[in-house]
Amino acid sequence: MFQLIGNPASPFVRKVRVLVHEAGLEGEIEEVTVTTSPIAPAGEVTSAHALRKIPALIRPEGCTLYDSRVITRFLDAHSGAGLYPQSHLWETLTLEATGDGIMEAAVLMVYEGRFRPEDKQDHGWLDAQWGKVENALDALTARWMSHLAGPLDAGVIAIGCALGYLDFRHPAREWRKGRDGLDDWYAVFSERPAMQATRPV
Ligand SMILES: N[C@@H](CCC(=O)N[C@@H](CS)C(=O)NCC(=O)O)C(=O)O
Repeated sequence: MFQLIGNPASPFVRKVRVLVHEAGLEGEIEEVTVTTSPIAPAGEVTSAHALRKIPALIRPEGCTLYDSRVITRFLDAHSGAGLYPQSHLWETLTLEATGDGIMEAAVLMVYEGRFRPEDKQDHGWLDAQWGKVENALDALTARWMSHLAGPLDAGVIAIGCALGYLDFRHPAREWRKGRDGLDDWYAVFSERPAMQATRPV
């Protein structure tokens, strides 16, 4: 049995959980839900992850794994699900990095709002982070729609979780505006049972 240290609100954790569902590994993962933050890291996180982040995957044998990209790749290899197809490996990894980058910028924006007093928040910096998100969304629209419409892989999962996180934490930024194709794609993708089972709360 593997132990997944995480929290359902984290988009990186969700990416792992979606892959777990898609790969049929639910029976092999015990989810350990923690409340953690950069300011107050949970004890389980400090001992499992050198950088005190989630997710981390504790294995019965071998070292504890992080970060999410290492965990998804390991679980894919473990299950043989083929979500890092050799024929499209570099595209899949680049798309996953794009999804992770969107999540990273969006999480940093949440932290700025949560951990800094209102009068110390840097709105120029917040807008710059959102600028990264928008640039990535435009790159997806311009270059990645046919990949997104193709067979499921870890990159596609990462984009689905990144868009889900934008809805969850930044609805007022209206990422869908002017991006009908991506909106239509996500409307279908978010209906997958793996996405429905991992909706952030
Ligand atoms: N690159 C990491 C990012 C993980 C990450 O930033 N997780 C957030 C939660 S969404 C976290 O644990 N933050 C605590 C911190 O930054 O100290 C991954 O893909 O696993």
